[in-house]
Amino acid sequence: MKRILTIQDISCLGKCSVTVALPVISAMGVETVILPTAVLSTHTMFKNFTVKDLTDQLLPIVNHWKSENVQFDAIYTGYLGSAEEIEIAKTIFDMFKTDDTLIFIDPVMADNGKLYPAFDMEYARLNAGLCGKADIIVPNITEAAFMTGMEYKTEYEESYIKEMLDKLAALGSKVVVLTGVSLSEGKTGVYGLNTETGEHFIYQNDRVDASYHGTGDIFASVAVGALTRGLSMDKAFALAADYTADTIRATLKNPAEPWYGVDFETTIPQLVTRLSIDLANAIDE
Ligand code: PXL
Repeated sequence: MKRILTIQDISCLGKCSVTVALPVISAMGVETVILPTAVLSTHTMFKNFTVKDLTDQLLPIVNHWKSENVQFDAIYTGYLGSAEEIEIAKTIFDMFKTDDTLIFIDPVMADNGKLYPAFDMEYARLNAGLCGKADIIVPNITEAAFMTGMEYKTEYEESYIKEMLDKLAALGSKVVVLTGVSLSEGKTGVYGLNTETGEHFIYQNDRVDASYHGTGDIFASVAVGALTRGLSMDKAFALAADYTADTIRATLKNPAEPWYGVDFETTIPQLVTRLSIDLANAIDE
């Protein structure tokens, strides 16, 4: 069985980061090893959340794994709590990366034009440095704007997205995938650039007018899970985009449910079925 290490926080309540990555990637048939960067009572969109920082635990934990000769097919980082944890993530890549290890970075720090409460411009600069170590990065447009110094826009032409992709590519990652890209009315999706081939790829979905926390984590978890199972870049990102959109739609059917995250639990069976079909088709192709 393939094995992914995910490095991000545990928000005990709030359906994001580890509480999304673990169930979603496991359901995709991939072992999910977790390295929690902090334990929070909730994600940071709640008021008065508690935080227990775990920075001092990270190296002792990975040193133990190293002594056991543990290997990972992919390392996936999400919300990292501090500048120091960004540096430790780089050390962990150096410790565990082999020619076959996919380094997948979601530089979680901002959305809708704003940095999350815990972060500042220096953190964005360091996150840009971390992205240079990746095979694949999946920032949203806000995160990309903070990392490239470009203006954040809500209305734009394709040329704005292509310039952003070029600037992200200059950070050093092999594949850059911008999320939340809307190029026509009522649509949203991803726009990627493979820097090794120079090829762009684009996948658009019907836009659902609702915003929930943790949807970026769902998208990233599905993408890294699908890539680790062997799907092509195009298929993996299409699956991730479709599953995220379907899950938001499913959540909207129950308006009385909690507002803080999406009901991905109800759509996991769909994800598993679609993954099996995509994998079977990939063998036939
Ligand atoms: O979903 C991203 C995320 C992860 N972890 C924490 C967060 C957020 C977004 O707000 O606050 C703690």
